[in-house]
Amino acid sequence: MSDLENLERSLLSEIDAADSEAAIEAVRVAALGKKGSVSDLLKTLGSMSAQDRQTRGAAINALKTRVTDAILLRKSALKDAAIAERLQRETVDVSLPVRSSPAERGRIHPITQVVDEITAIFADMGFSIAEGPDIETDYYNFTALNFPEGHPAREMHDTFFLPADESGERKVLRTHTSPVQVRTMEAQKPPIRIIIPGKTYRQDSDATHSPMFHQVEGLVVDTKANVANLRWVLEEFCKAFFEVDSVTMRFRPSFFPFTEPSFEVDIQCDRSGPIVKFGEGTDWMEILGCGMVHPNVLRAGGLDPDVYQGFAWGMGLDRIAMLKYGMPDLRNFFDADVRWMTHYGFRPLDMPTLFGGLSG
Ligand code: 2U9
Repeated sequence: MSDLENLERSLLSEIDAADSEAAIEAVRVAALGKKGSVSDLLKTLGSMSAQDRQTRGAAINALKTRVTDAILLRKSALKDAAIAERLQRETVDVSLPVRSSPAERGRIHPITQVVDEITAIFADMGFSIAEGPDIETDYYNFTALNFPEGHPAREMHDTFFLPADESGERKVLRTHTSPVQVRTMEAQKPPIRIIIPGKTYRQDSDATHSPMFHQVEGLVVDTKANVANLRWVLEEFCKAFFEVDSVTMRFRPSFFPFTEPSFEVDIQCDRSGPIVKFGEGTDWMEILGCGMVHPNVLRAGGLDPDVYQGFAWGMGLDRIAMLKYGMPDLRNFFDADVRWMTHYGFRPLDMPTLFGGLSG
């Protein structure tokens, strides 16, 4: 057998044995590459006589063509096999249920949901949202709100005090969102209609109290604001928030340094079943405090109490969220427990609106 026949036989058997696209490529390079066995043979033609070159050259080129064809054929067969194997491996079971998207799986925290619901209700009545700092001066948290120096009410708030700064001033973590109303009165002329949802802080911790909790307060200031307006706003709010057609509310006289007169407000409810029902029943539940803004507080906000009057109210967001959605323990709100969130959380795309429904 000639050397060419030997080479061709051995190359064809290597091509036959190649079992992957990488292996056949390696055979191609070893035979037809620059330094390949067939290319080496072609290089020998240069030193031959013209006659030898004619016969030997034709034989080598014929071998090269057959080897090239065999490689291409094997390559294409291996490629088809690889595709078939992948198709086999990557089959899709179209009968499986579609996996929900991350946006569907995430949940909105009940506090965020309740803030969004309250915002939707008051925005519809023409209120804006106001915000302020969590770390406040003693002045905005107490003095401007008519808490006299050394008054026991300052201690009743179980205030968190920060260490004194260079000037000896001790800032506080705000015990209510009321400083935001004072800042708003200083910054903007009446008419003022704002609600202030936000974090507040007091040294207290049990099933219904957390050292960080949430309040929403409201303030209306103009030249005619009165208790009847206050009652109407709060009744409209309660009907919309508890999603009932009518509510009965009871205003009891109370005391807050920043309002005069002041009231605590109860809402009629039915507590006989496992969940509290509003708008019916024979029980009462306290849900908020309110009153007409004290003249001293209007003055602190830069407003003349002989010209302007206002009403304000405040409620615990966590408390009304627990009431509306039947959550028994406040501490769960701050546990970041995914199982609790899956149970009590809200779907992110179900935005609360008055026309589409507040709680879906
Ligand atoms: C200004 C003037 C008046 C806000 C008010 C209450 C009554 C009230 C409590 C309810 C439950 C706080 O979270 S809670 O403990 N709040 O009862 N808040 S009137 O009155 C203001 C606020 C700011 C300038």
